[in-house]
Amino acid sequence: MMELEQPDWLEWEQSRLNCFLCNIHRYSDVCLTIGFLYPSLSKSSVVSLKMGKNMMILWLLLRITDDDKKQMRKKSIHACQSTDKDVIKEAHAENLMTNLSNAYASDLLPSKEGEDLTKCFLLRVVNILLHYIEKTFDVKSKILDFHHPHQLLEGLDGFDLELSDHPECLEQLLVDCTDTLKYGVKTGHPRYFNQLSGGLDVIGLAGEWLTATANTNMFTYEIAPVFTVMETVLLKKMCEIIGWRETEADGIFSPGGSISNLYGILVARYKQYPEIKARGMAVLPCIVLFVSEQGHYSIKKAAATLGIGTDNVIEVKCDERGKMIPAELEKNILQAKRKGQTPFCVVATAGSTVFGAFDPLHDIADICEIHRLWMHVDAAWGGGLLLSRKHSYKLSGIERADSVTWNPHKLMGVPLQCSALLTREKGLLGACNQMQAEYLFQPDKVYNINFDTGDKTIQCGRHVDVFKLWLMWKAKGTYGFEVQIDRYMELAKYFYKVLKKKDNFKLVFDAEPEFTNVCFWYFPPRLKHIPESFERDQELQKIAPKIKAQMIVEGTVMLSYQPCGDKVNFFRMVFSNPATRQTDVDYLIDEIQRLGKDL
Ligand code: ABU
Repeated sequence: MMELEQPDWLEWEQSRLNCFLCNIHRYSDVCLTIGFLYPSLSKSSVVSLKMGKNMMILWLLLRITDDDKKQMRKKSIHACQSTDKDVIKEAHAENLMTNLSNAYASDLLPSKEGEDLTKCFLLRVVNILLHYIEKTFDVKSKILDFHHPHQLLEGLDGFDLELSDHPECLEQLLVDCTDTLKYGVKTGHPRYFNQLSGGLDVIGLAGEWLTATANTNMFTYEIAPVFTVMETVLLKKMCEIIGWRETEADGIFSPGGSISNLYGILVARYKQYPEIKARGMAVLPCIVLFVSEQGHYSIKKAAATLGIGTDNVIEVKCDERGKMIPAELEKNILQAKRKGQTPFCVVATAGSTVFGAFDPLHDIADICEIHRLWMHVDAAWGGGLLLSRKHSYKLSGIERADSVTWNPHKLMGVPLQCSALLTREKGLLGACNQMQAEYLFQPDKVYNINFDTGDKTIQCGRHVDVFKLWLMWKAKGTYGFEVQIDRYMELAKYFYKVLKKKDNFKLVFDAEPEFTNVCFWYFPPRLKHIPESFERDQELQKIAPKIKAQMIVEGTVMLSYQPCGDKVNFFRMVFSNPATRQTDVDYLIDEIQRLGKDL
């Protein structure tokens, strides 16, 4: 064989082959074949430049006889494990040891001959991140190294947040990266239960890295050809899952659930009063909307932002589990009409933030139909449950909604942020928001301008939130999300059952949890036997914040608490972190008792 230069595509081929080798059980034949030759490919550069990429693979495959296969298995694995890995490791170690004290951002690409330095710097960053990721998943590591804001502002161990007029060297930037992670919160830690969004999905993370590298804007197909088309694919998929199969549904990814809810209310108002866009609120009657008293505060924010006013958000009473009572909704609508107000929208909640309650969507849809009201479902938290064949019935009726908020960054564990607003009627978002700026959305472009989706939004610049979700969906498949979500539900049930047996814990709801939220009080021994009273509750109110404060200081576990209505401060446990195991749940219970027993 001729010994020639290694062609460029070989590098591409090597990473592909590595991937094949990792999937040895799935692609055994091809993998064994290629795996045998791969070491020689990468090490001795025996490739003919004259051959095309596909020809070369074919040529490689033809050279293999069946008799060789048993030998190959050993060789391919060995080659992958020792030879190439060692070469990579050496190069990696060399890069990692390079001191960057005399190097500056201006020396990196695109500066001339900046390739090696750029590679070295980025490898060092990746190494910092990998170390952090390993720590994140290690239960023995602390979730956070807590400091007060003034301590961070004063500077901790040389971690200076102040900005200077002169450039810092790359070595210092790496120290700053390390410190930034050191004093942050490991939201992927198995014992991080603080928010509805948690966990650290490695594929999602890779998606976010790629997104940042691509560094483009979602407003036009012109500059985001793959991402804009990907967005339409995902929105279609999500709409189908909601059950809008027979219609031409639409949607947009937005910066979080609150903005998605704002979009829902915005299109609801536009549908009823298209003149609002040009003429403003002055031409409208006094419009009102309805949401349950357990609904998200973003509804009021949206009303304030849209000029509707928070007084015109009517809170509907809930039952003892935190679900909207349909009869109360009907009563409120009739009352509003009697007062001369004009109802236009009902916001139902599928998975309330604190209790994890699901409003009765069919009943609400019936009422919306009778009164001709827009039905928006805030399924920011609960939307992911649609992917579980076992639990999706809890959102039954969502297919009758006019718009839906669904945040894949919550239950589905997609890295922040990833939130979709979906509408049943195609074209409304565009009609409501478009301004047809000529410098950006030229009508005479070379491609189908329907893919210039940016004018559907209230933003101009828009982050690419879709790729990490798409990549995770590819990696898991819909069934992978289902398994993950069903496991959270099992963990919630386990947690509930353990707490139920403990006499120093009291559940806020006696019945089994409907979602992954489990709300409960912890009673220290001194309060355990005191009968319920105002005085006892005054004491109980202080327990959760004190335990939480200690949790944060020690950094062992993170959990949220809140008062709600007439209920004094209680803990809210939620499961949305794929790293959490039953042992972490047991640990949490022990930890609350350890921190709370003397309070
Ligand atoms: N509704 C925003 C998320 C709130 C939470 O994580 O508890």
